[in-house]
Amino acid sequence: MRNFTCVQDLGDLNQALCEAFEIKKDRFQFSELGKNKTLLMVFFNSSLRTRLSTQKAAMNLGMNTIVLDVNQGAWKLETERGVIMDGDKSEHLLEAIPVMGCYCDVIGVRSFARFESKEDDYTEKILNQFIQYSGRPVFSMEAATRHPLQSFADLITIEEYKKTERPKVVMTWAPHPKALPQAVPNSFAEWMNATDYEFVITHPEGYELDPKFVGHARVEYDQKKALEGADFVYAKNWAAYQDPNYGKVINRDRSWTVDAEKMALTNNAYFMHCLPVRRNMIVTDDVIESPQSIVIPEAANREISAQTVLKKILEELR
Ligand code: AN0
Ligand code: CP
Repeated sequence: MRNFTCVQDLGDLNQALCEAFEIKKDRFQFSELGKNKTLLMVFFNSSLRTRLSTQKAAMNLGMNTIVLDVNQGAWKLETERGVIMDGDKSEHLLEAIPVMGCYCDVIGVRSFARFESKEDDYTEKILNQFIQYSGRPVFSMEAATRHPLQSFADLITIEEYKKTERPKVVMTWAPHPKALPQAVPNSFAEWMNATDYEFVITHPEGYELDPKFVGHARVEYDQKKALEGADFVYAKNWAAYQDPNYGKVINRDRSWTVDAEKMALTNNAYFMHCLPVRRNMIVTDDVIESPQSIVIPEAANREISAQTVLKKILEELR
């Protein structure tokens, strides 16, 4: 594997899951693979889990790691070509990217949707420039439209906890005060559609996702109906995708918060969220603290998904 930006890049998904479980059994068994190789992690946005789990995964493989927080200490970057750079931006991404490539062997990039241009976001303008100009394998640490390391960890977690071959997985929109990207729900949908699980998406009207990601999922506007018999409840907020509301918060209806009453409609479902989560907006304290909440093991699996991806990239570097 050269670059990792979506589920298809991984190839055979069952094979990748086997590799992930193999790594989980002994995460130090490939510690020679990354010797004298350097991972550069570039963050345009904040992170707790991605930063720590990806760095840990790289260390398990014997890699060295460098972290660049673009907005803290680096030069402000211009991303548009043709701009007369007489403002506050000192450097252009088109020089910065190949320079970054000089100092490392693999690059991870976090670059959220900016909600300024739907086209720029949905063509993955920033991530693709890294792929094009860095000269290095590039993987997404959440880009504008997808968060594949998260979805891979989510899938690993569901495989670990599922009690039936074909669980019912329900992704529900939940309220949040700020406009959040569609990357996590898009990506989760993309990965769920690559399995044979029963997959249902529920959200208020106006929060329809890009049909390309919805795929063959069933969309149910009645949240309670959607949750009936669920084995896994995956909560997430996202801002509107459809025009003219792209990137906007159009509903803060707290009746969509996941609470104990809603969880009681499910088949004793596990509760999942990628974190960070706002309590009593997305989910109530009692649900996230309940034994059915698997948000911590889910976060722990981020180390495994990152290590599986890095291993596949390193194997092709040799
Ligand atoms: C981000 C998002 O919703 O995409 C990152 C989640 C992993 N969340 C926030 O910005 C709160
Ligand atoms: N789930 C996730 O990616 O968390 P961070 O934003 O903290 O990295």
